[in-house]
Amino acid sequence: MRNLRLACCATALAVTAFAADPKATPEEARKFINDAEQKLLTLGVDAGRADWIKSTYITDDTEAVSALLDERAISATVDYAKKSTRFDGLKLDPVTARKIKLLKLSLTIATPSDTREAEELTRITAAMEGAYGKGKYCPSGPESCKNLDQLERILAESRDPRELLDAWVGWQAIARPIRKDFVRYVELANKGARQLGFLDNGAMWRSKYDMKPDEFAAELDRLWEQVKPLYLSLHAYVRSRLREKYGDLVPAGGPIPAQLLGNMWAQDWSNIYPLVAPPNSAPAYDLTELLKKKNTDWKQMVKYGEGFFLSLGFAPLPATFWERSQFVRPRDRDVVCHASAWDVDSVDDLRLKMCIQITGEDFLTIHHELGHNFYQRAYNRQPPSFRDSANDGFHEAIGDTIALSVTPEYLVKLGLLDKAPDASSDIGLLMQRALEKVAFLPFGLVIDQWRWKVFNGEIPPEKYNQTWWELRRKYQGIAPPVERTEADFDPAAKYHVAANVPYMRYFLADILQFQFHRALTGTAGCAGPLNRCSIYGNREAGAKLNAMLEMGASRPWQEALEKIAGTRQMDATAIRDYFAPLQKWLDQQNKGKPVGW
Ligand code: X8Z
Ligand code: ZN
Repeated sequence: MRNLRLACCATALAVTAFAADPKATPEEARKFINDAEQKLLTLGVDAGRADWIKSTYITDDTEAVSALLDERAISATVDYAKKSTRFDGLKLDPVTARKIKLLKLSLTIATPSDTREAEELTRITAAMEGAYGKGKYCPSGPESCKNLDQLERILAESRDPRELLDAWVGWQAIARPIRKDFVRYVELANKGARQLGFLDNGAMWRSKYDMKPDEFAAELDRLWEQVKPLYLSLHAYVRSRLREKYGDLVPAGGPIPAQLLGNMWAQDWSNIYPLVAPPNSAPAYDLTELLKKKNTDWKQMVKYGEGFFLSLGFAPLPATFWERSQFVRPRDRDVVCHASAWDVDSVDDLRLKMCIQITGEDFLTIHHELGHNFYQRAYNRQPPSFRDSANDGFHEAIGDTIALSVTPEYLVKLGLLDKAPDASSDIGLLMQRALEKVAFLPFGLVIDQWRWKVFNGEIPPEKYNQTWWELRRKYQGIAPPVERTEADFDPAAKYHVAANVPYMRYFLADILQFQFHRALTGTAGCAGPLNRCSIYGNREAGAKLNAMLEMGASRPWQEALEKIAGTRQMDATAIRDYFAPLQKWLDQQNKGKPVGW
């Protein structure tokens, strides 16, 4: 979901390079921003349409048209942001003041003022995303090619170390040709950000959180310290179980080889649940098997997701959603399969873009994406400047919050599961969730820890790959399975790096969704353990959620959080509470075993 229009919230620290105008009036400011938001809305919608066509049909032409319209929309935003500094220091009404602040912080990439450079930058970003979308591994000629879905299935299902290694190395190789463009993208994006008054592009990204960029970085450290013990316990346990399976391929006290964790990026380990399931515990369920057993098709999967939101009191998705979305991978053309949710006209032209496979993982991803769509529609009566989430972590957290309510009892209601397992299965159920949510935490942090240092120059191009793996080792405790060199460019084998999408939002979402879940299940009156609580069918919880979604970005995110969770602070005690019984169990299992790497 690319948002070219006005995005979210922060302290107006930037755009200081331009002078305030002593003759400017508050009334002029109000007119200026209202006019700007309408013009940018139109440009954003046009660019969004071209982006949709490009993403669902990658060709040189669709890429060029999309880059052109992106450039127009971004350059216009940059222009307005610079002009808005005329009103700096003026006493404005709160709505106008917030709109102007958001205008200055709305971009994930700022084009430089030189037209040729602006065009080059948008061309490069379109090309990098296109290269990722087209990426294939062809070990022995065109007939042998495997796309990302197929390679991901191997990582998820194979237990043959040679096959895993081959698929892993094969996919990383698609990123090598992206390196050259990426170096130039960093230069030009920094130039654009600096012309807007930011230190660099990473500083621009960190400014979007209604607090000082340094305070935001400190918040992340605080949250990471809160959850780190949980991650260390999970890592140590998983490592010891993988060692039982793969022997010396897995070091007793060192980092885990990245290809053995069930996922191309080692960001979600739930696919290796069968290898690490608690011994002697009653079997938990396998959602993929349940879906397959009922012959569930992609449409039914999406209907299940929509049905959850309807049960909370939200209106059904519009007919155009079903007509215009891309649900499955087209047979005859290249597309960007990475899942995303769109609101093309910024009102109700909601769409899903996915290449759905009938798996438990995609079942959850559908909920994730629909969370974006229902959020988009909830804030569509706000002025264009406020049609965004409270902060970008909120946008990522909503669908995941709903997915936390996908409990065994809920699956019984859907008719997918015959009987909910009793409490003796809870460690298994928590383990399944932890492999998804706890394993993700350091991954959510590491991508932008790397990119921020790339943007500020601390990591020069000749160290891109080396530092990538140093940070992956430091935070995640994983290692590449074979030697990597600077001929490789492994970061761009991850969608968000190739496609210029900031990533810290997912770390925030991983924390926030548990805060939302704890609060909403409280509203729904659930007293049971958090992993057995679901808000399905609870209108009161739905109304509370909707009240926050409707606010969009009209107020600082702290207020939105307070509305739903009664606190103004992001807080990892909710995720710690949720997994507390598992952590206790893991620590017993880990007795006498090495922890850390
Ligand atoms: O990119 C996504 C969504 C689209 S916003 C599918 N996610 C991150 C990822 O895949 O890396 C969801 C979880 C993390
Ligand atoms: Zn998302």
